[in-house]
Amino acid sequence: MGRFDSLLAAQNRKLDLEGALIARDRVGIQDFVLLDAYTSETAFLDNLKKRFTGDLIYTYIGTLLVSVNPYKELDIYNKKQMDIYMGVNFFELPPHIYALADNAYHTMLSEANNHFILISGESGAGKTEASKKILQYYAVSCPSSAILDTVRDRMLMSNPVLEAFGNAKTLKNDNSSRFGKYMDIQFDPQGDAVGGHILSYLLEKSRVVHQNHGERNFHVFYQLIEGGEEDLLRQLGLDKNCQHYKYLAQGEYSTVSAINDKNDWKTMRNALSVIDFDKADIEHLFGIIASVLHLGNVHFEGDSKGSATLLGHAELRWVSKLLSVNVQVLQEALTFRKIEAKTDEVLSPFTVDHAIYARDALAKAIYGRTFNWLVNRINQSLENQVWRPCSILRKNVIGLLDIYGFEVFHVNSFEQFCINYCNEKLQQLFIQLTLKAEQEEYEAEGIGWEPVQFFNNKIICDLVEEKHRGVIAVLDEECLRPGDATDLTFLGKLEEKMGHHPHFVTHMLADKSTRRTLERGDFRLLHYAGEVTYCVVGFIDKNNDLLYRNIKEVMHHSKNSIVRQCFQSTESESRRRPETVATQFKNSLLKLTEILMSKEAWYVRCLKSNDSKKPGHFDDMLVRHQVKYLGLMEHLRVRRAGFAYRRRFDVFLQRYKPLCPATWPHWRGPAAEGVEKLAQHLGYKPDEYKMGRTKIFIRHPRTLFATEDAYEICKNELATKIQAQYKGY
Ligand code: AD9
Ligand code: MG
Repeated sequence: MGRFDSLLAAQNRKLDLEGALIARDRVGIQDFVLLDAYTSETAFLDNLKKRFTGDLIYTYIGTLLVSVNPYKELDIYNKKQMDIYMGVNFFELPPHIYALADNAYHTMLSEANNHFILISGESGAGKTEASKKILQYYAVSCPSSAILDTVRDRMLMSNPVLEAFGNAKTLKNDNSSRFGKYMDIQFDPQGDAVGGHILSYLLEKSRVVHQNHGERNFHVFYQLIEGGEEDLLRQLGLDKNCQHYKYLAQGEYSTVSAINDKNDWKTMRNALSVIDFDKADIEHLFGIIASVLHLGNVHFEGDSKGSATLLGHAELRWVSKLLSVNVQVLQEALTFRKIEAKTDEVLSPFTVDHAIYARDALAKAIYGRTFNWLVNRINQSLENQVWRPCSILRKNVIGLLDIYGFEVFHVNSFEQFCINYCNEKLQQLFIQLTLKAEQEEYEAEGIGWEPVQFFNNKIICDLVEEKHRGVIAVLDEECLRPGDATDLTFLGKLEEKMGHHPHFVTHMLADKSTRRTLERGDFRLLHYAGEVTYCVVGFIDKNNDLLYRNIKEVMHHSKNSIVRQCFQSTESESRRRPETVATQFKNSLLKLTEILMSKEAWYVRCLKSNDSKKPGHFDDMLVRHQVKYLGLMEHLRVRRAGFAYRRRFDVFLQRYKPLCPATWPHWRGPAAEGVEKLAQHLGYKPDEYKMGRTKIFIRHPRTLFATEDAYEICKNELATKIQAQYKGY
């Protein structure tokens, strides 16, 4: 038996071990690809449930990781477990998020290219938890030194800060991400994590001024009130009762059993110091948080002419103190609108409703811009600070994508529309990269292939984003139309443009039975993950996201350095109408898709086990629905029939040519023939690989792993030989 044979035999022994595991019914099968019987949806679910019941929440479909939220702490995330998974090939150990993280890392190092891990699933399925586990894994497993430790700590600590400011309790999830996050972790050629960069996507800032029943505002407000030291609260003019603040009291849920605001405050405070926020930054930041709470308590009443006047001055005085702006000027900006006449400016008084609108718009703007400032500030501190001769060489990255999951509430508004559109885009990316591209590649390479049918959600993405005709285009058109545009005229335009699109319906367009389930002000989209009914109220306003110019000017003159940076002068002077919120979001997702398409993908598909956050409970219907819409069965079918790995002939030959005397040190003929020679020499079985037009396709990862192991041994032997020769001189 040659060296490679023995390696393959060793691999097979490991798989036999896996076979032994398979035989134990309770545990189920750890990779769906391995077993013939697991092609039906029922069998698939059976297996997931069996594993879940045994606290095995992870299962593979090839290299894709399926994770089912256990809603309880499992003892599988610790240093010991990390050590077990470090540097071990994917299929040698039970499935784990660490195995995926480790394999992405080692592939990045050996192939010197960029990767990303797409974590998807609906709200509460476990995406954010998964992304934190991956980051922790890199923090512990990567080489360490004083400078690297600083970068590592800052990366880890960016989480509690961004979660405090960007997460909130919703009806679906006590710690729901209300912004999208893409984080690049940069590695130098030695594999050290040397820096990071975060891109954030559309924060749901309407939450600052309004929360539905049973939901909360962003965590940071409660953390400050519950955890803030007495001195600090006094300086900020706050008292220790969330119910005293209108922006916190509406959801009627200031405390949540699963959340300890007091402890989270300490963690967040400590994190700010680790990220290197100085005293002034922190002071200004907390000043802003408190100012928003005071702003919510600023009230107005109408005078005899119906114009808004301030009801009590104390709150506004606190706002102006904390934001360091002139109180009179601020008061004027909240109660009057500045209209530019030909030669001078005229002040036009607001009605009470208008003043409330201006107040809320200011609160949202301050918070939203501060959040962006925070992300920028964190990015500065994550910038690569390591200088080594090799750090000017190529750096490779692993990107982590953790975005708000698909959500359906009783009432769905503009925010859900944006969130669900984003999920639709990610599903499209997944389809493009796996089901579509995979099958197209087999065809292009002339590999015999029985096509697998799948639902392509491109039709829904187009419905939302298409130029001139999509929902966003119609919404923008209404937003930019001078005159009498309202949410209802927007709905009317939608009905005109969409006609009888199979994924769009409104009360007017619906048949009799569907009409009963729709209100007149609703439109319904049939998303890949299910139908969602959106209420149009607020769409125009939220998409416009206007802030009166005089309010911007007031903020621009603030002496709070963060506020000043958030309201740059160029903007308050600019006459150009900014892009609408939906269009900005659409463009940022387009850019994100480009970023991701240029990297190699790894997938974590998170499933929600039940809707009531019950530990260890597996709701068959709910999980079945997710398995269906995430396209997991189709993915399995493509994976089972297809090839896990492929390499261009020249790349494959270049790497593995030392393993075969016929190709080492040089192969002078066509690369394809060299690869064929190599494959034969390595003893690949005929059904294990196929030669395409430009690439070799390998069915099972274990074949590639065995090849890679053989290569490592051969490389070491060569190195030893060369060293011995040098010593001989
Ligand atoms: V959303 O789209 O941001 O609303 P996520 O991010 O998918 O959602 P999240 O990671 O926040 O969900 O998980 C929700 C809750 O499930 C967590 O707060 C934990 O209580 C629970 N969870 C998720 N994953 C795990 C896990 N691997 N182990 C234990 C978990 N509990
Ligand atoms: Mg999340």
